[in-house]
Amino acid sequence: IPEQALDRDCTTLSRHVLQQSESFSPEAQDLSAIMSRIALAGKLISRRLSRAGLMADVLGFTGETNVQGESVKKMDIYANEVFISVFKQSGLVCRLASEEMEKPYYIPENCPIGRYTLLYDPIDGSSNVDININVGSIFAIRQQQGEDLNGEAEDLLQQNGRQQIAAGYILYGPSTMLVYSIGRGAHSFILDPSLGEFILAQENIKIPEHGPIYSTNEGNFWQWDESIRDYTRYVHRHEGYTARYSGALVGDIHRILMQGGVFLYPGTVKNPQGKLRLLYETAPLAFLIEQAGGRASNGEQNLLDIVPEKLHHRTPLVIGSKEDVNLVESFISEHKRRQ
Ligand code: P6P
Repeated sequence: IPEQALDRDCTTLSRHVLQQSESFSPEAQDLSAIMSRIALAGKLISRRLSRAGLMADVLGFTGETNVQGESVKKMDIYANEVFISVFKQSGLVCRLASEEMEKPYYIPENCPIGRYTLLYDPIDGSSNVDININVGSIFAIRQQQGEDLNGEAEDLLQQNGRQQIAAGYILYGPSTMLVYSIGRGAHSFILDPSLGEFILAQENIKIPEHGPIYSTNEGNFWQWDESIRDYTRYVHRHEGYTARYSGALVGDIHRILMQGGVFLYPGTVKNPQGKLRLLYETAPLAFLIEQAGGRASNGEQNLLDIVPEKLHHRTPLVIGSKEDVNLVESFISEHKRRQ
């Protein structure tokens, strides 16, 4: 095997984190170990998804509704439990906050207090699971800062997205891909099932400055602010734009990362703050896309400067190529100016 091919197969996620950290400090070792646990979660979820149609009791709904008022799918529960299980007895992460849990989950045993917090959406886009369309997991790692006395993760409500130590997503598509950043560029790994390892695919991914894609649910058109409707009319009228929307955030964002363009989930009449959650959806994605040279905002403010008011805080999201995010924001600011 040529040297570089072997070396590439050995560039696992854990090794890459240490290379990125340019050190073997305890913090770097911790981060590498945490990323390995996240990769294990991705493997377990990927395996379950690939067999979902063949196994009883994997697809469909549990009959419950979660804290978001959404009906819970069996896969949501399984994936949520996977992330908790892979961090038990790891002594790495003390607190897990997830879309599927009203309050954070604490791992008190053998865990030095004040270490890392994992924020995650275990299966994003789970409505796609039953129809075998791609879904994803989204994660962010933060350091627990200050006291969290009443189990409400109060310290998270004082931090903006720039406090994220690492963030990324796992895309369960034709191949299972993990894209992450620890603040030194955005990098992708592909799961090689024959190895059971995520192997480096692309380093320092750069999102195009502009791209042809706009990704949004135009079914909400009449619920949007006039500025967003005017932006939509603009891309309808001008050559060179194409619409792509899967209804699963991770796949839609990955397409934008690879091909350029903009994803937007604006506020609607029903959800004025939008539908997507800051701590484990929009902030991790904003962190990653900025690392790839793109931008993310809530339409007016840089997404990474937003401080949550509560654990399941929602924000509108405009994210993608710099020029395309700027264009959307110019429609919003123009309308504000006229008011
Ligand atoms: P809508 C899936 O439920 C999700 O949270 C994201 O994955 C996705 O981008 C969005 O909601 C889709 O929402 O309102 O367009 O169906």
